[in-house]
Amino acid sequence: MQSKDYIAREDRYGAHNYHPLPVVLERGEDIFVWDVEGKKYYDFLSAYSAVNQGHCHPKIIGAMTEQAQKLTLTSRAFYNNVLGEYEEYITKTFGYDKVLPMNSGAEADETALKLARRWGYDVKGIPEGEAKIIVAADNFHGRTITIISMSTDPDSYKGFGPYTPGFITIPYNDVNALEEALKDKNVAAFLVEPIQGEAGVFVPDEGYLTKCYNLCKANNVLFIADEVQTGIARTGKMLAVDHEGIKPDVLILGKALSGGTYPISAVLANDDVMLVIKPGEHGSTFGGNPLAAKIAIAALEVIKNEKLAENAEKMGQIFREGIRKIDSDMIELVRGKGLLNAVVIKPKNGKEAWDVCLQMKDNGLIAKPTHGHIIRFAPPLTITEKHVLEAVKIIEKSIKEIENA
Ligand code: IF1
Repeated sequence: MQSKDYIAREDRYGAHNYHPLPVVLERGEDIFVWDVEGKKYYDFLSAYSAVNQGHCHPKIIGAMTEQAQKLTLTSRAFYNNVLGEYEEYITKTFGYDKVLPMNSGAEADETALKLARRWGYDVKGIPEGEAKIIVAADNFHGRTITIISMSTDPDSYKGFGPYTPGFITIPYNDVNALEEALKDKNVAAFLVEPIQGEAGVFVPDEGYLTKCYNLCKANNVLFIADEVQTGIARTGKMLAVDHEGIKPDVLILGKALSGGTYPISAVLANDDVMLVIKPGEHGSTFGGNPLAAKIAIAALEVIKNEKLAENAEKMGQIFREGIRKIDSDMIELVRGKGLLNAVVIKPKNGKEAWDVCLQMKDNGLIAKPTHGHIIRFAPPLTITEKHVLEAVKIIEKSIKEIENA
């Protein structure tokens, strides 16, 4: 079979809820992936920041295969010998009293919303059923009905109503708008991405997160950071909020918490928030399973031991400098933090971001446009300077070929 055959088979038997780049991947190792024809590519998406440690990292795969041959799932109806080890490890890593383990990022966001509402009623004293949660326009927190009820992107919410009530939307990166919204005494929380990934890697003004955090504290409102995409060293620090040294009341993690090997997410908080949920009031079949527990410990150890946050900081600067040196009027700007970057493409001769991605694919680098004309570039954090420079050359070559097509 060739790529086209794999694509045709998926088209026939699979839901059409994605429009992938026409490349069929078969193997991954560190920053590289290979398609079914054996062609090698730089992976510059890292599965939307889930493969920060590099594809099939041997230490994570080792931990996974070892545990997979012992015990994979007990459900939470019983204890197991690994979950507590993971809970202690991750809470000490991020400095919180407790963790609530889930599977997908969306489930972790939903968990955070439930914690916030329950805290609002039981601790803040908001009248039952009246809790409000402030979110930022252009957010992305997942695909469940409640999460898309917070979305301002019609592609996310159109045709899926009726929507969950109780959300107030304010512009991102606008402190005054938050101050205004916080006048509503029924606000329980402000949920925000420290950098808006899907929106196109929007990095807010320096100090934005700190001002928002302080406003939340002054109004007895929980500050919730969704670090599903920006966390786990992606932006050059263990957490994107670490660039401003703030500590969210509720921290949401996912994706690279498993190094891309398994769906693992987590919500971290201190006892005053976490303990509002009592036994039997929340959970999931796979949440906190022993296989996930061992994988997540290994995935976090790789981040620490290989100093991947520091590397992301350094390589990100080299990447952005390299892109800025490309002489092309198709490159409007490059922005980002660490190795979460985006290039805004100015369409030319009818060619746009998608065409650039197709050209880069032919030249051995895969990435995908996010909204419209923005290409997100997010390689595994293990990338070296040599490979960053090589990738920039491929991007330059591809854009020149498109321009002169
Ligand atoms: C898709 C986007 C990225 C996330 C943040 C929660 C979640 C995500 C900040 C939910 C998930 C994924 C979902 C995936 C593509 C990708 C994505 F384009 F959708 F928006 F990365 F930017 N919070 N993002 O980024 O986590 O339930 O997926 O595990 O839905 O197409 P999940």
